[in-house]
Parts: sequence; structure tokens; C-alpha cells
Amino acid sequence: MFSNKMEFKETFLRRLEMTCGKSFAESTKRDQYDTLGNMIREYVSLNWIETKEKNRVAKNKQVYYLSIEFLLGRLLRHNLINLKIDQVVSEGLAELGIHLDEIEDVEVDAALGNGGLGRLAACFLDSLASLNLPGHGCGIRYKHGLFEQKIVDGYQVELPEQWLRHGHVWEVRKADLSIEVPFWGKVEVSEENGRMIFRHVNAEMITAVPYDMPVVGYETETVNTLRLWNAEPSPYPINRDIMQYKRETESVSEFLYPDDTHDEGKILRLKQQYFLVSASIRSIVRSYRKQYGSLVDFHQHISIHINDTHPVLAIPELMRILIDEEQLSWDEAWHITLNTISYTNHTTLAEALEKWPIRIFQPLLPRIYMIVNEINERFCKNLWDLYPGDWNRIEEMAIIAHDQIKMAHLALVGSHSVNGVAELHTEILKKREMKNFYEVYPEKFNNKTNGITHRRWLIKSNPKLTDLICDAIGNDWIHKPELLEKLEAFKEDSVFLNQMFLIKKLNKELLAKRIQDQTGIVVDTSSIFDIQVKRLHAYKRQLLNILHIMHLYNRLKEDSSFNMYPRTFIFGAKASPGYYYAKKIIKLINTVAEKVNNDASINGKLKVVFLENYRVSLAEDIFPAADVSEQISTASKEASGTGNMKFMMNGALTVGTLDGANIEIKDRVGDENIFIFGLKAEEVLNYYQHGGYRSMEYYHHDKRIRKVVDQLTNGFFEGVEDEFEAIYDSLLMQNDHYFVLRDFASYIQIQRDVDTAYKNQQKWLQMSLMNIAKSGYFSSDRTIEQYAKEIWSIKPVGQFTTS
Ligand code: CR1
Repeated sequence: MFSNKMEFKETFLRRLEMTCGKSFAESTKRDQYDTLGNMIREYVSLNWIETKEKNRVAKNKQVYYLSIEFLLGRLLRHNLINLKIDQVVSEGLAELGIHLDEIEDVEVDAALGNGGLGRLAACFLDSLASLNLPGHGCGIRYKHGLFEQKIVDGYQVELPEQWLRHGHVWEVRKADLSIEVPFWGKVEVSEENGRMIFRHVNAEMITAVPYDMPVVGYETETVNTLRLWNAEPSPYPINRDIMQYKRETESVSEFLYPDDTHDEGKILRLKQQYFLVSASIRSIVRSYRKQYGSLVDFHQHISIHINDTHPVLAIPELMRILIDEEQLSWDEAWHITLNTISYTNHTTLAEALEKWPIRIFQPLLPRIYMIVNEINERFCKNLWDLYPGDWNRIEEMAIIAHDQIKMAHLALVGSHSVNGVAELHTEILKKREMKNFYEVYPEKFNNKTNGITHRRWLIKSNPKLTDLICDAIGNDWIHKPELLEKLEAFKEDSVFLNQMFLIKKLNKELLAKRIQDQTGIVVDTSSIFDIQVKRLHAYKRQLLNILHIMHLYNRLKEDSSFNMYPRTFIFGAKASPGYYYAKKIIKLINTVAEKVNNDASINGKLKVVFLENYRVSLAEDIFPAADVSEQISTASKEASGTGNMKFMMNGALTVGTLDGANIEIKDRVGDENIFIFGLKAEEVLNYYQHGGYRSMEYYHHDKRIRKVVDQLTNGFFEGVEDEFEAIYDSLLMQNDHYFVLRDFASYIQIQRDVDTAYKNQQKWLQMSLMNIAKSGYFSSDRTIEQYAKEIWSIKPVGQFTTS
């Protein structure tokens, strides 16, 4: 399409005029973005076709990653970088008087996810393609992604997100590959030629229409596919009010995680899950049949991964196809299914472990229910043989019990591999949460510590640091991120360290500008940028952070000689719309910010900023500017975390508990390059086993604690005296379930250590350097290589050239 700047410019101008029907002079930024995006998508289409063809001919085993979330963010710059044409394009545009940054800003984040789980899926897609592995994503094309957050008077307000309002240049609609997904109706059972036949009749059909997006690997010709399904009315509705049917149908792909406090919302969520699974598996089977005919060797050519329990109906759906359509026996079908499916657990939080009431499940998915029932019966029989008479254990482990279907149990029974997302998390699954299952299936359990794509989180988001690294150690680390270790050699190189300092400073200035534009707050770029960005949740303890800020403020007010290095505390966090407590914490952060930022008597030593609408594109500006990374979850609660890795890779130092992947970060950088505090997971879990600890004692014995806790409700924050009662109660009346007060003193101390450490600039930069140098392990390339080898048994597709 173009091979140099001149050709790029010519093609771009021609395309712009052709597609927009305007002259270049008349064109808007959006016209320019659309033109460029379409050009790039077409640019990759040859390789896209060839990748498919190559895999088909070589009969490569393929993996399909089923996920209810894909948090992609923006794709333009990312694709340009992976295609290695970012420079040609940005220079070509510059000659036309266009700044690539401005065009990039037109692109709305594809925010089809909530947080870590969805972003992990997006990082994995990038690594799969970049490692030439045949792996594809399957998800839902929600009309509205994660809500847009506004902060009004300190409160979170949610607005519907509209990423598709102007279309999406990266997708290709493939209506001819649609699939009809059946719901409701009933199953007729008959016998024909000695075989049981199951017919799902009177079903209401929903059409799943695929939208495919190319997933472009870095410096390779591999282009994989992310297939997102859109729900549309079927051409063959049964007798129904047509408008109502249309509305109900389209609602299936309307929102990510519809409110499920009522049955209607629960049904919708379950519908989404089956919709995703059935459409994905049937389209996989359709192309498989075309190539191989029979499905008897399916598991040797296909691997299906379920990201958390949302897509777990993949298990009974595959069984249904193998038994009802392929006419295999139960045992044959089970063998294939088990060997095809693998499962990742992402959390041990009880509220996230999905259970469906039978009264909802059975009528909506009658045939699938029969299969789940059969799986359960056979499983319980096996358990009976293993543990004769141990009813309690069997009841606890059953897939169906007390009129509910436990999705995690179905996943554990129906897949050959179960992995946690960090070493500690996997150990907790084995020793505690899933102990019974580990006893029965020890061979299924394994760990795959999460990772992040260094292409987005370093190369794209921190180009200056990337250049510095390349100048120092060459480019090999881009393909082998563990080679970042070579940076260790620069530990005593003061010129290098000084360059690191200057780059951090520039990145902080960029973020400071953004902060000022967005909030009006002016921050001091020579202060420590101390950042906590992630979903708002009690266990992540944004509360501990803000209470500590209140403590620092109290110290500054009490004692004018209190010596602290100036700090800017930055938060970004969305609270789930129905999560009352989390929303109160957002209000508290904003209330503290208001008070602290407007108090001239503290000489600007403290600033607090809440950045609204935290999302992937904003995150890309935040990580490069961080000095301190807050990873302060209650130990044992954060399965892994991935933000911790993004901060580390950009040279921030972690203040963290021994939780999730923080432990593995510490193991790699060494105790001297990280700030660890607080209870350990063992201690927390032991407390839980023995009914918790007594938060009131900590309140009475530590006057620093007493002071900040009292300030929540004693009029310290004028005009909002009643606002924080729920927080106050959680700490004292409900015994502080997340150990905020228990860890408070230890947190104050470690933050003093941070203060001291920062004052020694040289030392700090060396610590920062060590974090970058050791971050290669946390590239998702390492994670994906482990999945590919140890779970999926897939191999890279050799490089090839386009004809
Ligand atoms: C975990 O809370 C982890 C991500 C990705 C989250 C986080 O610690 O890094 O998954 N879990 O593995 C989750 O979203 C529904 O569960």
C-alpha cells in the first residue's frame, strides 16, 4: 500500500478525498483518523488472510481465548508501532501539517472490560500475535463499554459509554458467518435406532453476528483475530411482539455486566454468557468440520481457554455438540471436552464466585441444564467412590447443590488445567479455597503469573525511556524482555541515571499538564508522584492511602517543623455503580483533596488529585510519570495485580503488601528496592479463621489512628458530617474486615522510609533502575509462552513472507 513517506502521503490524501468526499483542507480530525485507521486495517489484511491460510495448511493447533471482557484501549498507535510504520506515518502526517497525537486523540478507548481481568486478555492477544502463536480472542461486542465516570461535587456519576457512536474502524462485520443461538423452549427426548435423541424445540433464536478485528503482532507478519459477537434479531422469530423481541434480543450485547440485583438482570447476564460461548464454539466447530470432517481429534487441534468462570458453559456446550450433533458417546465426548478446555481463576473473593439458581438456568437453557446435571451426577458418583459416606464433602464439592449451579466447580471438573495468576494466589487455591478439588485433581493445578505487554506499557506509553534503554543496551530486549537485565550495568553510571531522572521529570510535566487541564489543580513536578490507580474496592484499600494522607496533613498542621518531602498523591478509580461503600471512598478522597489543596498553610507540601474516568488511554500517561506505586491490598486478597507490573516497568518503586505478584516483584528486585509493609497473607487468613482482630484496640491505643478516624465524622470536613459514617462504621463497628487500622502504623513507617529514600536522589534512581531491569519477567510474553507450552501445547507459526 505504501513503502515510504511519499507514498504514504499520496495514498492518504487520495483515500481521504475518496472516502470522505471532501478536500484535505475541508477534512476534520475525525475524517483523518477514519481514513488512516481504514488504511492501516487494509494494510494488514493480506497478512491476516495469509496467517489463516498458513495455519490451515500446516494444521497448527489453535487456541481460542474466551473472555467476557477485552479491555483493548486505543488501537491506532499500537498497531502503527507493531507494524513498524509509526515513524513513516507520523512524519508523513507532519509534512501535511497534522500531528499524529491529535489524530490519536480522536480514537475512543474500546473499554469492553472492567479492570485487570479484561486488560490481561488484551495483553495476552498482543503477546500471542507477537510470538507468532495461533491464538484468537472471542468476546462480546457490547454497544456500551464500561461506564464513563464524571466527578460532580466529589461524587461519582456514571454516564453510558458510547464507543461505537462514530463506528469502529478496526472491525469487519461478517454477517454471512452468523450463528443462531437458542434460548428457552423445551427439550424433546426420543429414541431412534437405539440412540437417545434430544431436540430443543420452540426455542427463541438470537442471531450472533461476528465482528472481526485484526490482532497485529510486533514486527511479524502474524495477524490473529479477535472475534466479537453482536446480538441481533433472528430472521425467524417465533410468535411474539416483534418490537419487544427486538429490544430483548439487542439487550444481550448492549451492556457489559448488566445490573444483576433482580432476576431480569441475572437472566440477561446468563444469556450473555451462553451467547458468547455457543456462538464461539459453534463457529470454531464449523470451521473445524470444514477442514477435518469428524470431531474425534478435536482436542488435538483446538484448545479453548476460559477466562474466569463467565465462559464456563463452554464445557456443556461442547458436550452438547459432541453428543447431540456428532453422536459420540458420553465418555468419548467427555474425553474430548476435558482435553480441550482449560480455566483460569482470577479471584478468591466470595462475591465473584458465580452461582446460578436452577429456576433461572433450567428454563433459559434446557438442554445445557440436562448436561450440567449429568456432569454433576457422574462427578458425585466418583466422589462417592473416593470418599464413601462423606456426605458433607460431596455436598460441598457438588456442581449443583441447594438449587444452585456453581460455575467454578463446573470449571474445575470439566477442564484439564486450572491456573491461578500469581504464586501466592495459586497456593491459596490449592491449600485453602479449592483444597478439596486439589486433593482429587492435583495434576490439574498450576500457576501462571500474570504479565503485561511491554509494547503498550513501555514502548508505546514511554517512548523517551524506550529510546534511552535502546541507546544503552540495543534493541534485543524488545523481543526478549528479560534482556532488560542488561541495564543493571548502568547502576553506577551517573550520566545514565541523570537521563532517567530527566525523562521522569518530563513525563511528570506531561501528566501535570493533564491534571491541570482536567481538574484545575496545579501540582509541583519536583514533588514525589505517589499514585494509586485501579478499580475501587474495599480490599484494595484506597482507604488506607487516604487516611494516611489525612495523617500527614495532621502532622503538618500540628508541627510546622515536620519535615516531609513534598508529595502529590494521585488517584484514579471507578466504583461499581451499585457499590455504595466504594462510592463513599471516592467522595472521601475528593473531600480530603478539597481541604488539603486549598490550605495555604502547608506550603504546597501535600496535594491530592483524583483523576476522573480512569481508563487504558489515561493509564498510558500515568504510569510513566509515577515515582511511587501503591499496591496496598489486604494480603491474600489481590490475586495478582498487573498495575504493579506497569509501574515497575516504568521505574516507579512499589509500596506494597506481600500480596499477589508484589511478592514476585520483591523476589526479583530484592528487599532493598521495594517498600514492603503490613500483615502477611498467612496472618490475615489466620485472623479470619479466628474471627478477625479487634480494630477498636488499635483505635484506642494509637492516637494517630484515633485522630483520623474521628475526623471522618466530627465536623473536620465541614458540611459533610454524615457523609462518611459508613466508613467509620466499617472500621470500628464492623471490625475492619480489611485490616486498614491493623496495618496503619506499619504503613506510616514505610511511607517515612520512602520519604527518606527519595531524598537521596542517586540512590533512588538506582532503585528505580533495578525495577526496570528486573521487569522483563513480567512481560506477558513470558506468561503466554508458559500457557502455550504447559497448557495449550501450541507452537509458533514460522515466519513467512507475503507474496
Ligand atoms: C484480580 O483481582 C488480577 C486480574 C487479572 C482480577 C487481579 O488481582 O490481576 O484479575 N480478578 O488476573 C478479577 O477481575 C473477577 O476477578
